Amino acid sequence: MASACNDRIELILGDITRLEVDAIVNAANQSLLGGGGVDGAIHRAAGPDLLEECRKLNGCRTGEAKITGGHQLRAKYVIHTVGPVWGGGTRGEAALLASCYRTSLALAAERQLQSVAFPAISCGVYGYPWRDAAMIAVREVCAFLKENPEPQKVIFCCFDHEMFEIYQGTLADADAGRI
Ligand code: AR6
Repeated sequence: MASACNDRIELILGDITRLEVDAIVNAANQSLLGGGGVDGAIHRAAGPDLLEECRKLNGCRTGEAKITGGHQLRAKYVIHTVGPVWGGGTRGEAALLASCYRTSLALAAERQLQSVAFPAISCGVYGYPWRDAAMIAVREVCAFLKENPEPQKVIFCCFDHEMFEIYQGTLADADAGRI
């Protein structure tokens, strides 16, 4: 299918905590009480009030998502989702990762948010193979955007050049109808 979704997707290389968007997505863990990677960066940039708000959420299951304010971030909201830990691919990882993208976007749509930025969920400490994860991310976001007017725009925010190139290739594949 032609680029019915690609014109609403932006790919950038950079630090997600700097983005001025309606919501950034956090690759959190089930406790929602912070950690390393992008989670640690988001909590540092948002300040201690984010942790206070997260404490009231009673954690989050893998594949699901919860939303908080953005506190000191430029983003108005943070959508916290818990990606699967890669265990070889036979533990439902693909379905769980797909669910992270879908539930995060559903929360954004419910709040009528217009712009949402995603990191590469599960691709750091959780060890998900990058190409497979990018394919799932692009496929799920495209499918959601085709069905929903909101969010108007989705940004994939890659933290390093190699990931950026993988997303570039994956988006080109989607554009050409190969996904
Ligand atoms: N902006 C954008 N992307 C980033 C940033 C940033 N500032 N920092 C890292 N990344 P990870 P996971 C990229 O490990 O694999 C935490 O401890 C990074 O390069 O943050 O889902 C949580 O508390 C990688 O591509 O998340 C959990 O325990 C991607 O973000 C666990 O890690 C995700 O890497 C979650 O692991």
